[in-house]
Amino acid sequence: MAETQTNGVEVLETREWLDSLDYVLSQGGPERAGRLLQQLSLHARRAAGVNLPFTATTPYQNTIAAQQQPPFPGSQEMERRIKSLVRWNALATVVRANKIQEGIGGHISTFASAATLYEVAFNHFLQAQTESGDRDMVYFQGHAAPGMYARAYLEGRIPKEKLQNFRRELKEGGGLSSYPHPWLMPDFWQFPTVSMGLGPIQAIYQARFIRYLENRGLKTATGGRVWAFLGDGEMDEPESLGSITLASRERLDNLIFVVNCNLQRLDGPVRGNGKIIQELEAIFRGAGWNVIKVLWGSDWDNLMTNDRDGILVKRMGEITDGQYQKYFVESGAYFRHNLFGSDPRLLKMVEHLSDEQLSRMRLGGHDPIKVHAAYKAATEHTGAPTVILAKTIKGYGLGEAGEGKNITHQQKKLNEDELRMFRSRFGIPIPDEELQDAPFYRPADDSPEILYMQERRKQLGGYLPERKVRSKPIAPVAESHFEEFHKGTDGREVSTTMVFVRLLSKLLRDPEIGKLIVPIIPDEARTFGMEALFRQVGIYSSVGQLYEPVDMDTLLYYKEAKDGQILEEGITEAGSICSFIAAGTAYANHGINTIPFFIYYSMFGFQRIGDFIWAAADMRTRGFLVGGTAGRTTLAGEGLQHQDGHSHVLALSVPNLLAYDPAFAYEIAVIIQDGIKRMYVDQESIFYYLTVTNEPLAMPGMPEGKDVKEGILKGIYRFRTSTKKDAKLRAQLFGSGTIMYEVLKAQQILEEKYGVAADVWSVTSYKQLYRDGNDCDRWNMLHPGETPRVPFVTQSLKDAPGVLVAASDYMKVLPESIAQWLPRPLVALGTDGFGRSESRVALRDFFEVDAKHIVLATLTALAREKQIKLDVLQKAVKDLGINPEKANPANT
Ligand SMILES: Cc1ncc(C[n+]2csc(CCOP(=O)(O)OP(=O)(O)O)c2C)c(N)n1
Ligand SMILES: [Mg+2]
Repeated sequence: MAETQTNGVEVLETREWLDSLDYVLSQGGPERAGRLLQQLSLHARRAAGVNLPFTATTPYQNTIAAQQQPPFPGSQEMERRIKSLVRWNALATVVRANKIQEGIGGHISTFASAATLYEVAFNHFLQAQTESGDRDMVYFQGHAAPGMYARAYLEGRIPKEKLQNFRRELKEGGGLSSYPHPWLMPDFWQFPTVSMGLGPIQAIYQARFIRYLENRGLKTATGGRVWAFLGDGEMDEPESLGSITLASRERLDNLIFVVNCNLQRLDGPVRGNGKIIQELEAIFRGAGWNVIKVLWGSDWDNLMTNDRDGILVKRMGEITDGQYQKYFVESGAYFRHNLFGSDPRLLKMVEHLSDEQLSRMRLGGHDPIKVHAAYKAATEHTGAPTVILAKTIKGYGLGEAGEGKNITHQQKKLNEDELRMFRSRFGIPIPDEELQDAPFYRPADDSPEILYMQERRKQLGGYLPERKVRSKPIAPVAESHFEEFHKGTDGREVSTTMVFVRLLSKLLRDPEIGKLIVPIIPDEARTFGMEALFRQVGIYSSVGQLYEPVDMDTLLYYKEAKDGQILEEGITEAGSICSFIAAGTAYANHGINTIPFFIYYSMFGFQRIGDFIWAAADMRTRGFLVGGTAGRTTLAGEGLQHQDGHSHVLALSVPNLLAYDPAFAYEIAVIIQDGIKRMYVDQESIFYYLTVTNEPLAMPGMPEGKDVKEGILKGIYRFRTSTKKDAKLRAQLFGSGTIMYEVLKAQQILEEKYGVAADVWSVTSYKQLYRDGNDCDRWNMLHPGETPRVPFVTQSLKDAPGVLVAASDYMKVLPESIAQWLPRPLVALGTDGFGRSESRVALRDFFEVDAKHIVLATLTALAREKQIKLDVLQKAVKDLGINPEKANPANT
């Protein structure tokens, strides 16, 4: 009895407070109300120690209340019809492709759930070109691609024949790639996004890079935005969320994430037992983002307004995503009973609605008015990035064929009944008898729908997606920057890293290209001796330097500046490569020829962020990846997780990447000079991987001969010829990187102790030789009877006598990859196995790549050829001090 009374008083009291708040709201607006609530909570805490429980989430309702919504600016009816047309053609694209070619695949349900999110954006927000010439960068969800193709078809940009060849790119006349691939559709797609998680983080760094360009005066700030359309399942990828604080820290209000929360991923619910939208809200709010939830459509407005005591919102917040998914497939009666049935007051709220009406209540992400309101608020928000969490149904409109079902992601075929239902639901004028083939449907050019959509795109500056190379080629870079390195160091010992840094700092001073260079470092500048650049060009910071750096009184202090040039990314190779990609594609996306140099621990490149490098290749990124502290035995001390002996093997896999393992200063100069020319003067879609090391060595001058430069670039040239022309025992030794110096030592030992005359070749790139060899073989196979092409490495060695031995700081498979094009068998030494914490001398002995092992390998090859006797070889093992019983480093 007493309890009810208290309850009664509480209810009354609550009502009074709510009424007061309503009054404040009506008089002072939401801002005043917000301030008042803050004061109340402060007061409660100060006066009586009332601690409000921490909550990172807001109630399970729309962030933007119905009364705050702006009016919808277009014709809703027309846009609904256009959306239906896009929906149909997207569906037909996949269904037809699978009718013609069983098992070709594709996705229907992703776009089906996201159609409204895209259509509102296309009709009202995504700017292909603003008046000031800027544009939005849009990361489309990869497996929503059929929707983008369908729209482009309606816009008249993609012919029916191509649409028909979805996923059949090798068909005559060409087809459409499964997912966004700029490599395959260079006029259409800008960003490959279907390796999930790569899109969101790239969007963040793209938005930041735009600010970088603006702050450095390379681009005028004209308000282009970055939009990323993402899946809710995709947000589980560590890359998706890993860098979101960068976006808020940098106050990137030019960035908008739209997460399509259809509550499902491929196998089933994203958070069956929880709520993905609330979880994401907490994460993004905690990170300082502006979060807009779009949960309920206009059908719910009245219920929400009448929910004075918040019981409905509370109940909605209790339901798990798995249960919501169940409502999508169940009847209105089930919905009423299960959700509203928990409280008679709730049941009363919906008593005026039939079961049919209840089951049709639309979600926010399917309601253009709600989506428009969210986008508008997002574009108007300042000071922080925005994430829109839109609740949708996966496979929306597919009905029995998959709407909201766990199997929907994999659905690519519809039977005639299902097609008929979809057709009728979206009002597509295709007669029953034609339905079987799932034909495309496009109204005439002068139909109201097509005219409307064209007009909208015209207003927004053109079509999207679209990729266009906007930059002009640069003028050739002055020869003088590179000449110094051709001379050698007169015995002074320098590492190739130092050489690279010196060259970089010279290029940074160049009046033409200096400003275009973007040095990118994940917190390793000091490791690479790059700290002088801190002062020379400054570290980029969007706010300048708000503190007095501790090392202010030193020459090379840590200088942050708004127009700083270095992107000092902190410990994030993933973030750094995203900057590299943004800078390396700016020639197309922004019309600016920025030249990125991303320098990092070589071990943390291909094997850690290989998928990004693959995406960079797809995007036709230009620039230089520089793997520092490279070489399994050259990086002393650091041990197993740092010593890289395989990045060059992994680099073999990237088709448009040129990979070099230079030994000498002049090689680096020649390679970088040619790289800049090929990428930025000749505009080739290639990029570079260069390993540099930290072992100080005397750099020789470039040998005479006009074919040296050609050899450096093509992968091999003779560095030193033996003076003993008349020796009987002959060998050709290949060296790369710092192991070249072991090879040179071996040459001397062989000559002095064993009477073997050896020439030394510098192999700058096994990859180049491997590709050339394959290319020739292929051509020869396809052209029997014609004069065969001879691989460069074969030509180079045609008059070189003797046994062949290669040594590098990488796995043996690297030199072995070219063995088939050599005139005689190759003996390869390399660094297969796990690294060790040790000195260089000990490591080279352990991995058997030092001078003595090169000598032994050469003598072994000579013995095999019966040119020296077995006892000479046996004695050599002893004399060289090699323990024949030592463990095999490859598996130790
Ligand atoms: C890195 C990666 N792993 C797995 C996949 C395979 N895959 C494609 S779509 C998908 C489910 C996507 O779910 P969600 O992000 O929620 O997108 P939805 O289709 O629901 O909009 C998966 C696992 C992929 N494309 N990339
Ligand atoms: Mg999903």
